[in-house]
Amino acid sequence: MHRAVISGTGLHVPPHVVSNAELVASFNAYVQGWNEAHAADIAAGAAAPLAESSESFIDKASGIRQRYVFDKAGVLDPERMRPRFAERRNDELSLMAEIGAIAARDAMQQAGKAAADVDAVICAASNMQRAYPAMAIEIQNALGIAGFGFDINVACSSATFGIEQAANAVKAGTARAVLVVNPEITSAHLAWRDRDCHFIFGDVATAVIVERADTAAAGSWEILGTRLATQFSNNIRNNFGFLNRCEDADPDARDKLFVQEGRRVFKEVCPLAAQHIAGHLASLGVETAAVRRFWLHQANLAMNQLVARRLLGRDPTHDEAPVILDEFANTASAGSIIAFHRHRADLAAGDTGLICSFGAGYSIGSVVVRRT
Ligand code: CO8
Repeated sequence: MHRAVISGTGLHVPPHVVSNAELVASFNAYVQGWNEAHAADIAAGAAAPLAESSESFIDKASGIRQRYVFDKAGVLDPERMRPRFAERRNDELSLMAEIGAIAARDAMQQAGKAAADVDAVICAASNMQRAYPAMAIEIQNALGIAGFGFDINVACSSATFGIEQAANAVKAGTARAVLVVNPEITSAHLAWRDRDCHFIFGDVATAVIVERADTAAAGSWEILGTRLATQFSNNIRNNFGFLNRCEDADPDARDKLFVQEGRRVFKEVCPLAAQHIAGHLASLGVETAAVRRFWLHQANLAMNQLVARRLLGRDPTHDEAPVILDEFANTASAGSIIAFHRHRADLAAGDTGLICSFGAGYSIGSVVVRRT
């Protein structure tokens, strides 16, 4: 068995920022238009007026102040409220592969790895843009990597689940280095017309290189252990799928986009995540107090504070559990990887940290790392 390390991470930030103010202005324009168009039904009591969104609610309920998107005009157009992407020919690189490859090159450069050093690619994300061929194989081809590639989807936990698969391959010797890519175009499956969730998500792509410890430079992050858990829940769900047309279902129906019972998710997932992390650390003989940094999933500020409070018995500092969701919003599986990418350079050799993601499924994945 080989020892596995994370030796590089990459981040591709989309070109457009949408502030809460811009988001709310567009949403409220949509609401006003809808209420005007349905004024007669509303007056007759046949329809309920739509309620406006508010910046102060979004800030208070989530901690999110802005998000990045790959297309801003389509998202903010009250007549459209979804990104506008041009369909690409089969001989063009697809959008998910394009943004994934940018993040991947960043990670490979940081790890000092050329395409010839990498033996496998895992595309781990909460949605795939097509059924096949696997996105990972297209990314592998775009980067000139030999070996093999495959996709996995465990919603917001995809990245940590992917890191475990990568670490297992490296430890077992079936790959010298594995590239895990997380292209998250959440704007394409977010219901921008739904006041309860229109503010939650943002786009991004991240990537991680997992390789053998003996080929990596000092200052890498040895993977001391990984732990995955799933427990079925309908509280976060998206029914979009290949059977829709056979069921004669409306492809634009609300349930074909992200739907959640946010309060229930909050209440049920926080204790599960805290328990999961505590159990994982205990199994490795690592005291919670000895964990220098928690790179947690970035869905909601209060959620992260609650998970960390359950672990530490007090509120975490920004240094202990860094927050990036104020800038990026919830980027599904990429959130904890962005936190790890942005906030690890200051840790010293021997410092221990924990990457953890949680979300739909329910699913939880944790990775305990120690700096070499
Ligand atoms: N503006 C103003 N008021 C609002 C708004 C708004 N935009 N939205 C709701 N309100 C009102 C409600 O109507 C309600 O009013 P009242 O009390 O009069 O009924 C009040 O505000 C409170 O509403 P909520 O109870 O819904 O508000 P919460 O305090 O619970 O906050 C959150 C809502 C922020 C959604 C919170 O519940 C939360 O963060 N929950 C956890 C969410 C989470 O982590 N989900 C994980 C999903 S991510 C995942 O697994 C990946 C899936 C795949 C990616 C999909 C990409 C698209």
